[in-house]
Amino acid sequence: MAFTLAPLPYAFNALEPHIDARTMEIHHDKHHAAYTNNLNAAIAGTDLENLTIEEILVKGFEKMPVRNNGGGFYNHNLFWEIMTPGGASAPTGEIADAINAAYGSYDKFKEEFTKAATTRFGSGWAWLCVHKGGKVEICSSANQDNPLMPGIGCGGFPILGLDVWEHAYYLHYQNRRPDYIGAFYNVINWDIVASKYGANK
Ligand code: MN3
Repeated sequence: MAFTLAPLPYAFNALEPHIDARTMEIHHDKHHAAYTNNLNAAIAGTDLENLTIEEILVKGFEKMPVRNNGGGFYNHNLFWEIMTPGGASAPTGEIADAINAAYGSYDKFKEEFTKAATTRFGSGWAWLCVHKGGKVEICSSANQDNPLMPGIGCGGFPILGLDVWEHAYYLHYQNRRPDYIGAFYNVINWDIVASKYGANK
């Protein structure tokens, strides 16, 4: 069963001025499309073919084209979903409680998440994950690795992810990754992150 590239759930320019339309268009229509097509090619005719994407992240982990493209397919689906046009709300309810329990405050959380995203050398992702029991944890991973993959030093269920590959920001921000990370806080969809927290805690 082949995976399909879902349309972006908002217009390419919907996240401006924080993320520009051209970046969003290339990122979704070229990069995410390539991960999707390459994933389908990598699993075609193998015993991974009929698994869910979550199962593939675990069972296809040892096969490099599957690991890179399965991660790329999953990670970008999450990335589009946890952003929203019209600006972010602050986290509220039990996700806010979990963030405050782990980091003290939302501002302190942003400091720690920014640090994880900034210090990830080269290409990768910063994550907020939830562990069974409800504890949240920030971590980062290389390339298209994902916290659901075993043994990458970053675990739990990912409920928020930030792409820090240069293709995610270079057109608009050039080398200024910290500016891009700072802008990301303006477009987080905390309602979606909260629902993912509730479903996976
Ligand atoms: Mn990307």
